[in-house]
Amino acid sequence: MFIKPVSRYALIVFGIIMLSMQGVLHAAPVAEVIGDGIVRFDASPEAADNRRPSFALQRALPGIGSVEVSNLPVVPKFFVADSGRSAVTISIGPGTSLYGTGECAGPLLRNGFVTEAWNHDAFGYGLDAKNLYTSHPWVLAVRADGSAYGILADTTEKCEIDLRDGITFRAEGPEFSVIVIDRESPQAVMKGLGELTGTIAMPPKWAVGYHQCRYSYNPDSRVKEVAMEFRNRRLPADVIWMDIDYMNGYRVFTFDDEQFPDPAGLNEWLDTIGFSNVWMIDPGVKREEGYFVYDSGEELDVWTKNAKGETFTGEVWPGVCVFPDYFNKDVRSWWSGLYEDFMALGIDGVWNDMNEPAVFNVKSKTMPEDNIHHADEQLGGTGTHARYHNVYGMQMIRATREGVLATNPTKRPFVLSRANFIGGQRYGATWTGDNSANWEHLEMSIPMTLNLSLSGQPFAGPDIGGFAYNGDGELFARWMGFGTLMPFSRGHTAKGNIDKEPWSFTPEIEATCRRALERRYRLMPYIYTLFHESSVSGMPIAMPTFFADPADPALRSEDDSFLLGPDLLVSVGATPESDRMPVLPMAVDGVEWAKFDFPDFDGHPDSEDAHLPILRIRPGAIIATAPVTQFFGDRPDSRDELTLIVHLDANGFASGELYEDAGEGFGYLVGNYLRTTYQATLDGNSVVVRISAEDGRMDRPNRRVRIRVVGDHEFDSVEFAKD
Ligand code: NBV
Repeated sequence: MFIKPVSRYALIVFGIIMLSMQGVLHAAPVAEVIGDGIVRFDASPEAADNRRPSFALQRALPGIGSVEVSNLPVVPKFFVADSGRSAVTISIGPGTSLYGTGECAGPLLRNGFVTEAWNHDAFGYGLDAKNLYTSHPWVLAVRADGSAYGILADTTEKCEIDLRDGITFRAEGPEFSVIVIDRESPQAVMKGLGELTGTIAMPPKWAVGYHQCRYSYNPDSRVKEVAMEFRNRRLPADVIWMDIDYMNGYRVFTFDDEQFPDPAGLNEWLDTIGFSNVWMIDPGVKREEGYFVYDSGEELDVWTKNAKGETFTGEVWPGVCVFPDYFNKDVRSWWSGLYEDFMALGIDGVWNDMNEPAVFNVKSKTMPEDNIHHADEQLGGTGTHARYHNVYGMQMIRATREGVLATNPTKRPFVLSRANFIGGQRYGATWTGDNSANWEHLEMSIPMTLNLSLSGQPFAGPDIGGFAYNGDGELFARWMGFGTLMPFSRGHTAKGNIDKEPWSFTPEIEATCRRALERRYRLMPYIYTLFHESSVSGMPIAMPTFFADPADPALRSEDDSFLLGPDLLVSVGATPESDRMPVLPMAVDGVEWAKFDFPDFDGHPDSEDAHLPILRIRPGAIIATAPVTQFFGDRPDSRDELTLIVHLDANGFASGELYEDAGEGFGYLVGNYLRTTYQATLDGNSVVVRISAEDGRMDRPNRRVRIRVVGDHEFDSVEFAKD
């Protein structure tokens, strides 16, 4: 639907608009309210009627009220781009900073960049990569005054996100809806995104610990050796990963008879030393008669078809493969069913890799765009791979998660996926794919994780140490220093590389790794509380420094630091010389964010280790910490002690929350948790901390609570008042 220019004046205006946007403008869009501060726009009433089902939204959202478009501060203009693509543009005011766009290479601030939503196997990607493994057609815009809005282009098609002049989305396929969340702060917009697209499910607590991986630990004796080494050296860790070499000829759901003859026994053994396990499953199924996955899939005809309607084949690790059509509910339930026997081997978590999907013998490195998916009507019905490409991985992990949960209904699933789409945080966590062991990648891993976080995927992190190539000890130590404070914290490296366990370099680097890991475990009560908050509201776990003060322009492009939750600032030496000074949030009423550290295993302040990031606590915050444990469940009595780190604000006040539950299972959903608000006040020159609010039915442990007040002041006394 194009506007028909009715007068010469209109023609001139129209011409100008056409010129400036390189395309043809539509009439004013139609708009409807779908949430608090959330408006959905469509190019026309017809476009609204023909709207495709959304993959991003957690449920279909009917309009709850109409709205006068001319009264709205943010109104997208729909047009047809010269390239023929459906397009939308939003102009931005001066001082507006743009973020999000998912997993993108380069700096945090995205003004001036063009990103493409098109999931892609991008081994060894560089700073100039325009598309990576996941797609998030979403932009977070922070205005000069610190208020913010977010724009979701609700399309699964290949979509260019052009931030060179305002915000422009250009997508293949038909016109798409645009959803605008306009709220008072970036935090409030993130909550809005959570309302729309859903939040992460609460993970099992072991998955919030440190993970150790490599491509691959094999045979099983090597897995045991590495796990045992962590325990012998007292390096805290919760999880060890089995990459593709455990399989028999890369056939998914099988095990190599010689190298992994007894996976159940291995998992059981790992369990005795407190290690959880994660095993890889790829989407490509070897086309081979007599192989049970292929045979059962063939019988139900679950495979994606080519344009001629024949089963599509492509090469991946096992050779010629066929690919499940996860868009179909019968296919998803077949796939889910495969996890029953698999999980019965004591498998704790699943890693779905290569699910862009990656295909070796196709020039585009993925399926041909004219392949056909027989999607459920609710998902949009039969359509081309071009239409569904970006959500292939998302639907795979949806089925994986369902299978894992059906097999172990009393456990929280943990699924990691390489490919995903906005909203896919509902089904699994993500890592930043095949990065490289160099300083550029170390540096980039911070903003990349933050922009993923700002796009609705808070459970993310890079391969610590870098996947491709070796790197050196200095790089590794620095990466471990902050990687252990990323929401998803996993060391990993590629086949053929040197060993990259914490002890693989020098004793000094091993000591750095131990300090870094101990920090994560000491901060576990706080970090776990952040995961819970995120699962409820969609708040990022790691967030950009500017969240401390969204109106401060100096913080808007800070790449070398991040906030772990609202109260803890992590400043990283992200260059070899650590020669960049991160910009800090301003003092609050004269009180600075205060540096703090922990005693290391030798009793020295761990801040003496220059490889570790500097930690600072927000004025007015209380952060709950615990004694070091070697893994979740290590010391059953660890909840008996809590150290509250307190930093009083200018009024002598601080508060903080602690969320606790069993760390596993779903009891927390029916009240079996404990949420405590601690408050610190100044009484004369004495600090008193008390519980100011609590909820949940879990018993309060009769534990020792220590108080550590940080900052410049000396106090006469510091005490925890039990009631
Ligand atoms: O399964 C092997 C690797 C895996 O280690 C890595 O993390 C994935 O991103 N996988 C890719 C396939 C081969 C990469 C060269």
